[in-house]
Amino acid sequence: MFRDDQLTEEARQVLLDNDRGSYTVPTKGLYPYQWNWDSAFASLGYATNDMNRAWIELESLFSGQWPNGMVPHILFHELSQDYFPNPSDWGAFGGPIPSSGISQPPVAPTVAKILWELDREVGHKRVESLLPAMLKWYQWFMDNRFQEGVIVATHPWESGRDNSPDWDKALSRIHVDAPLDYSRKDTLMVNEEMRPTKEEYDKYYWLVQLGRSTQWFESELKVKSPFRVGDPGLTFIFMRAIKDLIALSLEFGLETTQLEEDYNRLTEGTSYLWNSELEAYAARCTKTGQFADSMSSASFLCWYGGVDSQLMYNHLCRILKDVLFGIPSLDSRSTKFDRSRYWRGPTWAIMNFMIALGLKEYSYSEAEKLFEATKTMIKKGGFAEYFDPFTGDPKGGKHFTWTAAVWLYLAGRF
Ligand code: 9WN
Repeated sequence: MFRDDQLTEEARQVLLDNDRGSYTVPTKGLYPYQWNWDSAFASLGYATNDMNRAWIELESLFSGQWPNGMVPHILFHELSQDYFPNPSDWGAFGGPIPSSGISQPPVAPTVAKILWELDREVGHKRVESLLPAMLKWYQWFMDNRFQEGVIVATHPWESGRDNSPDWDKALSRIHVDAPLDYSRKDTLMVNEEMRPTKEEYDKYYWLVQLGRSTQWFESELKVKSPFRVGDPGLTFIFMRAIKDLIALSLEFGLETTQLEEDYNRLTEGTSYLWNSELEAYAARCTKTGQFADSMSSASFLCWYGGVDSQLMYNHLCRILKDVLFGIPSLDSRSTKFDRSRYWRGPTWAIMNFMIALGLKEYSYSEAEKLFEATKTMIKKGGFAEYFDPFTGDPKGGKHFTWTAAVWLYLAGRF
């Protein structure tokens, strides 16, 4: 076990080591670029001791926004040979900085609101200049990802939960006939048992190639792609972003009617994700109407998005009894549960954190338990990418930005 003050010092060092000036890489080597939701968490970490740097992180993320409003999931600021796929594989040249052609969960508006609440004096000006870009991103989601009343993922990478069983059914409809010419870099750095399989990677790359063939034209992709999956993660995180954008907009006397209407449409729309067999929110393929057959940690973001549910609460209590360190990426009773493999079982500090934030707003005592379990997990395993839900052993990449950021935020109890 590490001591709290030692860990806080180390966490700051992790951020320093991953800091590239105006943006922060998730971890050196494995992920050498700026990732969208990772940056939002990095910003939260910086906010504990350097508010200016915290805003710079968000500003650099939005500096890569495409003219159509999309904020890419990866910004390739400086080319690296450590990662696959690279800008030429994506062929996505719609923005000012080479990038991927998809987005990622919009955590940034929520972090902007937290930063602003922590220091309104510094925050006022920064929000004023970022708000139009954040609103444009929201509009992009409504125009291009709002289907069946919820937000769809167009690639597992867009959800941020890459190999979650949430995507198994939709991916099973993709058949990669000819061998694809690429070489993975991730398995050179992390044990392959903790990463997605080759079959999954083939499909991830197949989807990238499909997007590239449409030059990332959303209207064409919508028709051509077999992958449009209603995602509880994107949906609840987006709903939360809208709530926070409403609060920020009101501060500047902006009209919020549209935001409110869209929030209400999404609230109603969440019924599309309710799987009555599981009695839980679950991912659902919009092409076939099929539900994922198990529940991932994303389903527990309902409170974070502003939706209370007794049945979800019952699942939460059950799972918290089964495992020690919070909500694992997959229901621990699922037959697909794998305690080591990425988004198919391990626990992620950021998911625990967002779930707990939501629970806290509904005054559930499990919020505190979850915050504490997350801290204990980090005390045991350090700043790992993800953790074994039963032992807290570190898994995946090391020296990880968002885990350090969550630690800083929780240790400081902002
Ligand atoms: C693909 C950076 C990112 C996270 C994702 C996580 C993982 C990338 C990868 O790493 O995804 O985007 O190559 O595995 O799944 O949530 O943003 O930390």
